Amino acid sequence: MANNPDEANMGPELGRRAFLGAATLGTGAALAGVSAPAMAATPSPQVDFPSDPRAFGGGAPSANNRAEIDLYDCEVEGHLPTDLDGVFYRVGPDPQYPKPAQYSGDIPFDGEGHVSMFRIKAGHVDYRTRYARTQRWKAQHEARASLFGMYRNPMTDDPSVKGLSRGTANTQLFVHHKKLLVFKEDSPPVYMDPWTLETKDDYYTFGGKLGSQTHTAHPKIDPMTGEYVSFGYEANGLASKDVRVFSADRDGNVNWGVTVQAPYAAMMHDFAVTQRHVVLMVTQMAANLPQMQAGGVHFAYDSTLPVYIGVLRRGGDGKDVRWFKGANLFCTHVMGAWSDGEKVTLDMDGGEGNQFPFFPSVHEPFDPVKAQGRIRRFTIDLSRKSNDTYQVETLYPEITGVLSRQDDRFHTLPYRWGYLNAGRGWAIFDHATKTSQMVTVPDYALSEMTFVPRKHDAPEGDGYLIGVGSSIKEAGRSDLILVDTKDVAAGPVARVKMPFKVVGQVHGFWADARDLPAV
Ligand code: V55
Ligand code: FE
Repeated sequence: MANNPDEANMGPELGRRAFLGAATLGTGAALAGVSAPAMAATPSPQVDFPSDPRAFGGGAPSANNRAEIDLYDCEVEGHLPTDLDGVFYRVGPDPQYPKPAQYSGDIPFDGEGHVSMFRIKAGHVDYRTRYARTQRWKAQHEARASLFGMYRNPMTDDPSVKGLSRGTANTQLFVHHKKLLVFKEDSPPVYMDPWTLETKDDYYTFGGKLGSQTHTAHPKIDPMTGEYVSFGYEANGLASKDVRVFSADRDGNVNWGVTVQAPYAAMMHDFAVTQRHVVLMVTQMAANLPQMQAGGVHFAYDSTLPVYIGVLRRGGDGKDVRWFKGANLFCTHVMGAWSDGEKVTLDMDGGEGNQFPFFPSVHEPFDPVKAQGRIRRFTIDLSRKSNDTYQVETLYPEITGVLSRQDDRFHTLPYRWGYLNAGRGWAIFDHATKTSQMVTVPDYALSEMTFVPRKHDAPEGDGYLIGVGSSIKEAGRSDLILVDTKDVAAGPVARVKMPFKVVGQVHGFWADARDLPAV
């Protein structure tokens, strides 16, 4: 499990079956539906997920979770700080229905979003999970069957769902203007009640002001203004090069928006915001229309395409956008970013090759060594008027991992502390001293970590890392683990002992109670 980037990327729950199967194939192509694996059709109407772990929703019996759960007052071991008051939210794909045989090669990223929350207050923890009631979820629930075909390929859908949102709300969530917004980057957010997880709006457009058919899974909050800054790529239809960039004030009113053109249509999973700039990254995971027409997934990795980093001014008209070229690194997540005058610094995790084995590579087989993520520090000098190139330096080259994070209160600002899921543990980086520490939990596989401030106004990096661990010796039974960032050596300060394996996740988010609606 240790350093398999695919495993770590999805967290252990999803990784185990869906990803190892893919890695042993050596290529994502067979999985991605270009040539669907030969599997017997299931003529009976019952719900019967495939046993082949390479198939969508496949693997050991009950590999999918699907259970919506309320568990009041969970068992806690250790010392859960009694002054913590907030919610740790998580979300990940959890297949609702098996796919028909011709789409059983669909990828894990296409499962329906299942949201979970750990409400922490006064040393008590209540757990709740609900599927996001997306348009897609509701149609499939009614039909008791999968109606949407391959990952982000509307050409493979059942005709009955034409016009419905394909969004799964399975990637990340965020609390802003007292709303829990749940994201899939091909569609607008789904708004859920932050306490009950009731879906309030299956297609949330910021009062009609979104200006895009899509919305990233990784918006940012400007801590100086409370603004929400976000974007959507493929903003105006399948494989469109339009990128919508916008911001909303602390009450959710859109106060800025521009549409710029990317050099080509490709996955732009995360982005960075500084006090002055918005930074976009075009990866080589390109939208591939011929592959979609052949019934495959949306993207294919093309190593011959250049990587671009785009920079535009916040609040401008977008005409200043400049696209910079440089070393071809496939980065997925932003650790932090800031502007110093005309110089932009951007830290991301990323590798030299395709990060996702289940997306086909056009030119070469998936290479797990090249996929290994390291912290890449990009610098872009906007004062140079020609030769639009970025510089890059690898920080902490000895540590590999994925899903980088920071203290979320320091989005847009110069920052000191960064976090990375390093497979064998959570790495904590101190950029001031250029040192790292590793949080390990013996016999547990760790999902992504999220930083929780010790108090709402604690200094940067002073608090806890929180995240779910799967007990390797107990068939994946889950603990919610809390580690003090200032005393890593002490091991977890508290563990919430869940009586089962909790639903898997891609990402998690901590919301302080003061940012949640009054109960
Ligand atoms: C990612 C995850 C997605 C997706 C695109 O981790 C990129 C990156 C869970 O879905 O659709
Ligand atoms: Fe992500």
